[in-house]
Amino acid sequence: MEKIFRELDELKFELPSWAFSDAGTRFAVFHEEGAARNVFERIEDAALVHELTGCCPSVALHIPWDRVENWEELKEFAKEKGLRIGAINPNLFQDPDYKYGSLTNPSEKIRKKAIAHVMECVDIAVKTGSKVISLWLADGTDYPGQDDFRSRKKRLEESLKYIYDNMPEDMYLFIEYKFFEPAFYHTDIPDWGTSYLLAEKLGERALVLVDLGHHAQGTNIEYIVATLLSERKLGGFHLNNRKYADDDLTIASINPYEVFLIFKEIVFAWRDPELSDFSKKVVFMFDQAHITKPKILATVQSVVMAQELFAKALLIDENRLREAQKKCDVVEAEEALMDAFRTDVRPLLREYRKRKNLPEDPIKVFREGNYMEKRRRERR
Ligand code: AOS
Ligand code: ZN
Ligand code: ZN
Repeated sequence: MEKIFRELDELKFELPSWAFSDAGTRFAVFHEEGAARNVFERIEDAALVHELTGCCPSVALHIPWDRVENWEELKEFAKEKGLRIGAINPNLFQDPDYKYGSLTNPSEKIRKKAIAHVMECVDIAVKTGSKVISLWLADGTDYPGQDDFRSRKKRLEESLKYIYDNMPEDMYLFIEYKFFEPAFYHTDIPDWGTSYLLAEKLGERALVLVDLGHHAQGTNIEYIVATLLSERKLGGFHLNNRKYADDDLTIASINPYEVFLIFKEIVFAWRDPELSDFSKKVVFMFDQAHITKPKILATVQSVVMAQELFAKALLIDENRLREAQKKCDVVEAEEALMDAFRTDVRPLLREYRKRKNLPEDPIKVFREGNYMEKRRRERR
């Protein structure tokens, strides 16, 4: 138990600022009474989640949604609330100029505008003490013939190279992929292989970001994670769950076993002496949109869920599993995993939180507190 507690101490999550403000589907945006209205309130909400769970010390920002005049002030504000600024996410998908692409756009003028936006984000990262730029592009085409694939690839590589070469030497560039949407015919960065190819050409500080909702049905994500870990090319995750497409649902709400198997790859990489230095730097960010759930409560629930599944992965008897693998005893190998997966880790986590003076049941504490009432009053 002591060993597991020490390992749990190293498990930190990064909360996205955008999870705390009104969001919507393609069809409508729904208002939650008391939801954060600006970046300061979003940081306050993230700080509350951290206060209740003790494992969410950083908050990711999205620019321009979170843009402020004075970045030092925002950094200080976060610090006072017990947080630091995490990944800076450039928004290259809402400006109408990007209709035909951002970093890949056929127009040099628009490409330069997109690059300038990312460079502004680099500057914000420097000012807020962040070390990560996390890039997701909506770039793609809707119809065959719309643009030339190889030309777009070349433009993308050139744009990324400019960004990478002009970033501070201790800053990381995460490249996220998604197999479709918003473009429906082709997407410029559709899969981990393309992200990897781009990252590999750029250099050591360019890494792949795996969003759990960005794959075709049936894709074996844990295998992708293992591959990227072994190549030292995994930067981080956008944790969420999906049933149909990029649903951005609460982690493990649809398929907890998949999340457990992904965490197993992380746990084994943490414990591998050749990989632990690298794998312990992998960032666990959430990227979820809570539309039918209250946002802060849903975030607390997500953290609890992720922590539980990670604790289950920590319980896997690695020696037993490897012995079974050596003998090609498939049933025994699977049972070694399932024994851990079937374990109820809630008592263990309650004990863990108690020792850290954290609420044993953060969901209950949030529900019973007057956190939302206060917010509804103050945020009219
Ligand atoms: C979009 O599908 C991606 O998951 C991005 O990470 C995006 O930047 C984020 O969801 C915020 O809109
Ligand atoms: Zn994402
Ligand atoms: Zn997404």
